[in-house]
Amino acid sequence: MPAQAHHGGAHYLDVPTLTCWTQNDPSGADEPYLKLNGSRIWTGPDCTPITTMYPGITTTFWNQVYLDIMEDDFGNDDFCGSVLVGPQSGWGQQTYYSYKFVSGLGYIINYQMEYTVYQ
Ligand SMILES: [Ca+2]
Ligand SMILES: [Ca+2]
Repeated sequence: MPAQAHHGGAHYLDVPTLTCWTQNDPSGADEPYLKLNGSRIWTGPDCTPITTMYPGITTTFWNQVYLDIMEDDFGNDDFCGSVLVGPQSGWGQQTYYSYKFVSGLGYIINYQMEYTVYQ
């Protein structure tokens, strides 16, 4: 059986931690959540920097998916950042950073997400 035979199988995704390094909102606590291919898979506690949260998600997916870091706001500006997850983007433990633009500082780290992709 060729090595590529597993290509059509399901893959696993773990999201052990999400760290808030800076506030997304101008005032008050952030309300982070995560989406996988557009569906909410986790809602975090309200948080202020610097806080590490433990989503502890384990899910399966096919081919590749978008994992989005979101921050709940009125209106439709919740999006913080997105990473394409799947074998084409690499196996194993990985780190994704979302950034926010701050006048005078440029882009600074907003959230840090650890995730693992495995067979
Ligand atoms: Ca916000
Ligand atoms: Ca908010």
